[in-house]
Amino acid sequence: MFMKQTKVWLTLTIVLSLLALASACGTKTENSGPGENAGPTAKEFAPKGNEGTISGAIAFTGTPPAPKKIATDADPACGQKNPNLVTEDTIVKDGKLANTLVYVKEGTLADGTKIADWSFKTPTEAATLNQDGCHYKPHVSGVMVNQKISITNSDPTQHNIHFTPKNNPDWNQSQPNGAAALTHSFARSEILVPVKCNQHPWMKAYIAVMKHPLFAVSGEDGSFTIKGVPPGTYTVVAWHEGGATGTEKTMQVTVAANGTAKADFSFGEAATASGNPSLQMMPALDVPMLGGH
Ligand SMILES: [Cu+2]
Repeated sequence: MFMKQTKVWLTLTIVLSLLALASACGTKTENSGPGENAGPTAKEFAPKGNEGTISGAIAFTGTPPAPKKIATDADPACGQKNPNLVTEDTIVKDGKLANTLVYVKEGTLADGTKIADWSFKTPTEAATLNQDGCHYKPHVSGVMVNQKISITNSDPTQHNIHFTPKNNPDWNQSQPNGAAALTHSFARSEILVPVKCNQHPWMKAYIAVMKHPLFAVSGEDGSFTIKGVPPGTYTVVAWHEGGATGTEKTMQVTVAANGTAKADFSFGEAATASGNPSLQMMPALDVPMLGGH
């Protein structure tokens, strides 16, 4: 009886030890794989060569608000350099709307993974934000998390660039005329970060901080193109400023392998009723970076 019990315990111990050894080996193999530099949950996306495109045009229905002339009395240098400075919140040409951010909010790739499951390489080139004629160029833009933004002052006057994010630290720097470029980046995704100038209250810009490169901003002809989209089905959002937090439109888009998917959006009078504020709404894949840089 006593011997029998010992035998059972011995067998159990051996089995458990073997199991422990097996799982330890398994862990070792996973850790030494090619993905070990990726984050704890996100593997770096590698293009397969069958990526497609999402493109379209942003329409503006109804009569667009006329641009308003900006009084630059506060700084004569602005009026001298740019006597025709006007508001830029709604730029419409031939019924097409510029400065609309279009981005992939979430979705599932053809292989069943979610876009949020992947991490994407941060571009090594800096994005640019120029203060030229006492307004920002570009007015709306997007960068990736941790991508550098090179901020330049092309004006014969001092600017004070002030990023006012909600999900990142506030950043506020004065930049005298002739000063070297400033560099800034955002460690967390955020759609979108308002930019203002403490010297010139009319100066406004918006920067989207994205976790992936699947975004674009509509040009003066209202068109946009998002390249390098893995085949799959996505929720695509178009955001335009206006009101307290902007207006967003949403569309489901399926991109075939090597295909081009159309995504045309419409803003303006007829579209306003269905618009909803978005600036405070974080997309599902816009969770802060794990491990924090
Ligand atoms: Cu300024």
